[in-house]
Parts: sequence; structure tokens; C-alpha cells
Amino acid sequence: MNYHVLTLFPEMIEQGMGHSITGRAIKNEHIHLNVMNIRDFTENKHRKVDDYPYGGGAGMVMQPQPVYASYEKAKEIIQQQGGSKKTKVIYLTPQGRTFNQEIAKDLAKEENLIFLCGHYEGIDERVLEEIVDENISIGDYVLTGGELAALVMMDAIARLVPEVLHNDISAEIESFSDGLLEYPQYTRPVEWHGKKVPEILLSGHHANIEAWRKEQSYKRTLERRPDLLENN
Ligand code: 9D3
Repeated sequence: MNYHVLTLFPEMIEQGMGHSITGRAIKNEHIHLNVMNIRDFTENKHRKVDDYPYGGGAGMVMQPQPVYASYEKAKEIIQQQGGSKKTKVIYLTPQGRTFNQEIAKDLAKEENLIFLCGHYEGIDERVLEEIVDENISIGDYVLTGGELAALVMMDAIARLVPEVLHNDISAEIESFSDGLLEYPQYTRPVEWHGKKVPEILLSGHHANIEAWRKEQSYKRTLERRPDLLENN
């Protein structure tokens, strides 16, 4: 999996991807991360990336030239890396369809994902028409730009790349697909703040434990996320 990010805040992406499981996946070369600073592709001496909107209105609009030039550079790098055509350009925007696990699974099948992060009041529509395959939002709240949304998507997609998670955890992904929330977990000590670990978990009766956990999953889903049960 090769991630390419077109952004005005490259350090935000580099910092966000440098830790935990994604950081390790990049180090182990299971994931490649190529961050492009859109400002590096300007052709004016002040490195200006935005201008006033035609027709008037508040704020500034990102100009098409540096966005397109950074996209072309990303495509050039994809060619150099072997030139696979399995590439999607994703524009992070509040106007996109809402990201979810199903979209993550689909995008994990791609070889190259190019994330375009906007700022200001948006990006000139003409370059979006030429390069964007998918418009995606991460939810109905207002962020200051697309970078955190790109990080959320890259994190969710990375753990679906087979080499990224250890085999035991990937097996867990399969069983989680029953669509229920997880059962509660306990570890030592057996009593903490006067609260005891449920007796059944100490019993060694594996069938009973499994039944208890299934019941807990169901009760918890009913209580916290009843919307998940509506199609079951
Ligand atoms: C001030 C402009 N807003 C008019 C009401 C629209 C707007 C444009 C751009 C609001 C936020 C943003 C910046 N957000 C993103 O680029 C973004 C985002 C988000 O804000 N919420 C959820 N998902 C995403 S993906 C990219």
C-alpha cells in the first residue's frame, strides 16, 4: 500500500503517521508514505497557493496550478515505483460520503491512494473535476482542513493491509464482523477498588465463558449502539 498526501501541512501528516502501528508499518515498508507540500509546486516567487473567490464571498480559494502539479508529481512517483494503475484520488471534504469500515475495506484493495487535503474555503472546482475519484468526509462536524481526516482514513485502512497487523489480531477482525460491540475485558488484579472480576472468567469453563461474552456483547450493543442491531 502506497499513500500519497497532497497538503499544505506536511509535518502534520508525517507526525500523525510516525507512531504506533502505522509508524511500524512504514518502518517495515509494508506501507509507503509520500507527503507532498503543495506549496513546493507553486510557480510564483511568493509561493502563494490561494486567491480571492471569483464572484466574491468570504475567505480564499486554493488555486488549481500547485494542486495539479503536486498530483502530477505523485503520479510520476507511482510510475517509478512500478506503475500500477490501481490508484484512487480521494478528496477530503465535508461534502463527501461519510467514511466507514466498508469504504476502508474497499480502499485497502488499492495499491496507491492519493489524499488531497483542502484548506481555506476549498479548492478551485476545475482541478477537482480533473483529478478526484472520490469525495469523502469523516463525519458531520467541522474541521479546519482535510489533514486529520486523511490521517483517520490512513489509520483505518493500514490495519486492513494483511502484513500490517499480526496474524492473531487479523483473525480477530473476522470475528468482529458479526457487527456487535466487544465484550468487557479484565486483567489482574482479581479485585480492584472493591470490584471483582466476574466469577465466570475465573472458572476455566470455555464454553460458558464464550456464551457469557456473546451475551455481554449483545447487551452492550443494545445499550450503547442499538442502531447496529436494526438490520440483525
Ligand atoms: C468555512 C467554510 N465552511 C462553510 C460552512 C465549509 C467548510 C470547508 C472546509 C468547513 C470545513 C472545511 C474543512 N474541513 C475539511 O476539509 C474536511 C472535513 C470536515 O470538516 N469534517 C469532516 N470530514 C472532513 S474531510 C475534510
